Amino acid sequence: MNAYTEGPQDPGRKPSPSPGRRAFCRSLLAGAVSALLARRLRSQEAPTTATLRPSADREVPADYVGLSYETMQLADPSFFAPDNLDLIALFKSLSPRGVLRIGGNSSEFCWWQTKPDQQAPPEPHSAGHDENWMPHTLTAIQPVAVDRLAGFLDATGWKAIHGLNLGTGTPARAAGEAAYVAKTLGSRLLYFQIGNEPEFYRDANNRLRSPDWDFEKYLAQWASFARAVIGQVPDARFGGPDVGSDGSLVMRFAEEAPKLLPGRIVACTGHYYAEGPPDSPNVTVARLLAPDPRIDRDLPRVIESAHRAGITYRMTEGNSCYRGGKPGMSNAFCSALWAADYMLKLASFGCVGVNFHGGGSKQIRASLGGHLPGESLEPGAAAIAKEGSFYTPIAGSREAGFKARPVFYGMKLAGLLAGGRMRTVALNAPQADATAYAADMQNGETRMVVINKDSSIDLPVRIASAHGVKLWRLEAPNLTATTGVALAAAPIDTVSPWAPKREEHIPSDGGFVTLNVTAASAIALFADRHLAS
Ligand code: BDP
Repeated sequence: MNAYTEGPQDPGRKPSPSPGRRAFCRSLLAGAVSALLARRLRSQEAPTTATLRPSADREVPADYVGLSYETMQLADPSFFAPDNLDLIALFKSLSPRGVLRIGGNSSEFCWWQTKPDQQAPPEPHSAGHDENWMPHTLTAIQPVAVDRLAGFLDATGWKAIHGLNLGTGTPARAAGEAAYVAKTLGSRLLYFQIGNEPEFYRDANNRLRSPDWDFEKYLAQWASFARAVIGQVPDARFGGPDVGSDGSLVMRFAEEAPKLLPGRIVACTGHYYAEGPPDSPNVTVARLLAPDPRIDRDLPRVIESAHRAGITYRMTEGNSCYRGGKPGMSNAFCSALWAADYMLKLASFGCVGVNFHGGGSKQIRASLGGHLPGESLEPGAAAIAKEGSFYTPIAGSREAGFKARPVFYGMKLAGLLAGGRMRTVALNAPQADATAYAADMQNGETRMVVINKDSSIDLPVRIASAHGVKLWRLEAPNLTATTGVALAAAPIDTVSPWAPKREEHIPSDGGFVTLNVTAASAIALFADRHLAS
């Protein structure tokens, strides 16, 4: 779900000069001064204790880590292709068993073209309307893209969630596409989604439906598409409703959709953008890193309603800032710390996976009706956008090569707990903005991730352990650094498979290990046998 910090999206907002950035620089200076003071003070204090509680009955699924791309990306069948080796290498490095979700706004404007001379559907209502933030043209997707996608999934070990077009599609076209996708992807397909962020269809900057659009109408249309798909794919499974921000609709969907189509719905899905839009001065690094109380308030209830219906909850699309992300934040190291914390927090609530949205600027700009507001926010922004949308975990192209952006590192860090059984960690660190998560792994290890989002306080942490532990650090020069990010002192690139370069070994002393999580950094700790509670 979007945590829209300022209520609903403001369609007419034009990029504005950003006093927020100047204020941010001032606060960085102030932060640097207080960092010196705080460090001096801090070093005199006793370490924070991280206390592990027993295993919660909560697994972090092995396929917890995911990416989300626009359906439009399939218009280039050489992108998700078995010979796109650099992209495959990065997907594998991110997770050996991830989930690729294909959807987004452009899923509502793509059409399934099976013959070269096939008549395209009529031009969309959004064409030529600059105030409309949905795609302005239709994009043809051809079967060859799905053939290649199957090879890409084989090469990466990933599975897919495939979004069908409810916005401008028809049940018959969706069913034809679904039949081909199901046949070609086979067991690589987790489930279909139908429609993207349907609660926004009636908005003035969207207009996929008339102003009287409501949940009843949505569910009836959704079910008619799903029935058409089932007609062609007898074992079809679905996730939904893929809302943009309205958790109450997820709860209604969980309650009502399985009654219409028993046994067909396997997941409730929703989106989450921590902040936005990028041209708002309220969108800052500090706010990104501060806890979002709406997650704690809403998510447990949403997940509980999914569980009552016997299904799971997955966050299928989201990132640090909607409308393509914010330069200097979404593409900077702060987003790595935010992502790791966000992903593990959701896992602790029982969410079964998180898909961060990304892809090229071309696709994201088109998904937003030709707008990419972050592009004009600062002098270097256009150059960043050339490499990829501001929030994308993987930037680049086949021609220019691919690279992992900072947020990728945070996702990889969180993914270290995938496949484990979560433990609760009580972190007694009132002065620092820090969080800790742990899981008992099947190989007998306990792994712990500690994230110190505070740029002014180093955090010494003490953990009960009769044996020594191994440590990796996730570090960068500072929170707004866009380069120089490393995990275990090693960068993630396509030159060679990632492997840790510096592993620290911390001995146990009197039944405890003590480690220092430096300001604005995170650590992963590996204890080779399960730590006691
Ligand atoms: C979501 C859309 C996606 C956009 C994204 C954004 O599903 O297509 O690219 O917002 O605003 O709402 O960045």
